[in-house]
Amino acid sequence: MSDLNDPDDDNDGKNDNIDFFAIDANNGAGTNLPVQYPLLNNSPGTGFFGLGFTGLMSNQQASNNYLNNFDPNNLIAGGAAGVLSIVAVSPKDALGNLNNQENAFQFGVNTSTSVPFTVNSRMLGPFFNNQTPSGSQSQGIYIGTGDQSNYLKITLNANGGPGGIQVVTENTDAPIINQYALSGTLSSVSTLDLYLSVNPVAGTVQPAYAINGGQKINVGSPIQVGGALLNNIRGAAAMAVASFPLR
Ligand SMILES: [Ca+2]
Ligand SMILES: [Ca+2]
Ligand SMILES: [Ca+2]
Ligand SMILES: [Ca+2]
Repeated sequence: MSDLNDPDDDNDGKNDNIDFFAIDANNGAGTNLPVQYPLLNNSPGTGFFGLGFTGLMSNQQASNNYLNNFDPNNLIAGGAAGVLSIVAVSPKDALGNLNNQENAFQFGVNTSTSVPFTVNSRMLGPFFNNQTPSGSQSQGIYIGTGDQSNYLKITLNANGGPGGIQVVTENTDAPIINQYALSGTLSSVSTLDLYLSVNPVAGTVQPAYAINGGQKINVGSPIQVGGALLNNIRGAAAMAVASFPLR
């Protein structure tokens, strides 16, 4: 049967429109840390394009099939370089009540232990197509429940033109936004490493970044999280981890 006609593609009893990991029947429970997905062709060989992603950040709506949240013709996935590129990024966002974010590929991980862990991703420049970024343009990573209402993200954002590091914590669609200046000029950044260091016992997340493989720079103090995100961090449900190609 075509996935378009199959309401539950991974046969886990959760229909596609409410399944944050629509092609993972274990919904992250079988994905134990450490996990490394190099985004190279067929590594790990499961998930979308064989790269390990098993769902898209989405909110529960009857009309919201995950297949509507990306266009395979708009992606460069895998290959020898080990990258996932979105060609044309749509002006959509998970911020606040918008909740129409597209292309936010994610996978679930089992965080059922109290062991601290760090989510790390490397992004390759040039950023913003070598143009001066504007508006709400950003790209980065997040952790969360899998929906667009409860997450913590760190992004490289426009910051009014020079680029900056933005951290957003959202609890039931109420965002807390923190903006930080970039250490160095945007044009000098060829690789940007983003980090979210999670302490499940303390219920905190420390965001950080590094430029061109250099020293890790913490932004702000560890963020105390609550609500669904805190339950998520403490292993009440699989945690979503992902790339965040924002508008
Ligand atoms: Ca389907
Ligand atoms: Ca399902
Ligand atoms: Ca599933
Ligand atoms: Ca939201």
